[in-house]
Amino acid sequence: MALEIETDIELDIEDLKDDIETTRKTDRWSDAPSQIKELFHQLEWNIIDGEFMDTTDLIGPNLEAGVSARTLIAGPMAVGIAEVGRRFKADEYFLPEVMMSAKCMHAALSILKPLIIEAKTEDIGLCVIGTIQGDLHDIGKNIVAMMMEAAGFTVIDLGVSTPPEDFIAAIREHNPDIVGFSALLTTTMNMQGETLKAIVAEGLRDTVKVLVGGAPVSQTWADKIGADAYCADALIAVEKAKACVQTHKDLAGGAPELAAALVAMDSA
Ligand code: B1M
Repeated sequence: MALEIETDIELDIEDLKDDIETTRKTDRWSDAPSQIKELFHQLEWNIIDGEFMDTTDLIGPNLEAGVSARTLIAGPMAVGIAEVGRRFKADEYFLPEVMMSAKCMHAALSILKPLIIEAKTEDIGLCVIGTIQGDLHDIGKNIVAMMMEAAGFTVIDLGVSTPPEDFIAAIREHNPDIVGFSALLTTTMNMQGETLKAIVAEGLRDTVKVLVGGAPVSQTWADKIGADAYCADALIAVEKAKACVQTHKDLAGGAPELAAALVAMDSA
């Protein structure tokens, strides 16, 4: 049984700088053995520093130490890329540095993906996910897709810059329980609404539960476009997707009771 370590950490972007600089003191992996804390620390920093080769080399020792792929993704990898985002926002990093860190994330995720799929023991539903048209950001979407797989969903990943017609075609072909839209740009988030309108126009709205996420997205936005749920991060996305196919499986996509029940999970 692979080691699962508590990763439900507070990723407050404003506090992250201080946290990262005092990372050993803040001891964010409080329930991890010391050898694993050191491995997590190295992995986190290799992503921040964009050390592509070293990042991939660190995955093996972490797995050999018994850490699950899911813990690595939701823990040190998520923290590392969040710090990259903070540095970019603060003009401490520019696009080349961000691209190096993104490359580290992609390489690490591609090593972990087969393990996540292999470890899957149940099939609880089908999820179609994609980054919305015009948007090329896919790190967050990939993390969500992997966490969904790890939770027992079969995931059809439509990739980046996905036009509404590709979502429609995938819904017709795969009959998913969940459709996930990712958007990272204020200029592309509108396409979440347009894609949802296209799903409604095709008469498919009540057959799917639509979950939205991405940095500029919020509950207010989800309400405005009529999505079933806003998901602030991958773990919340998994919890809401599971609720959609388990507790609320009899509610149709677009039902106001469904949206209300999923919002209530945020304050539970
Ligand atoms: Co871009 N970028 N970028 N970028 N980039 C942002 C988004 C930005 C906020 C940076 C900034 O200026 N502060 C800014 C947007 C500003 C705005 O819209 N107002 C920005 C910009 C401007 C741009 C370009 C336009 C820059 C340029 O070319 N001048 C350009 C756009 C290209 C395009 O898309 N057309 C661009 C390009 C890039 C790179 C290629 C360099 C790279 C992307 C690499 C890749 O994804 N393959 C990149 C990156 C890495 C970022 C930042 C630094 C980090 C994004 C990230 O990966 N975060 C980002 C700054 C930031 O967000 N703070 C930024 C980590 C990831 C784990 O978090 O994606 O939020 P996130 O995903 C989370 C949740 O949001 C949620 O769960 C995930 C996991 O917990 N979630 C979902 C996400 N999708 C979900 C879907 C769901 C559920 C939950 O469905 C069920």
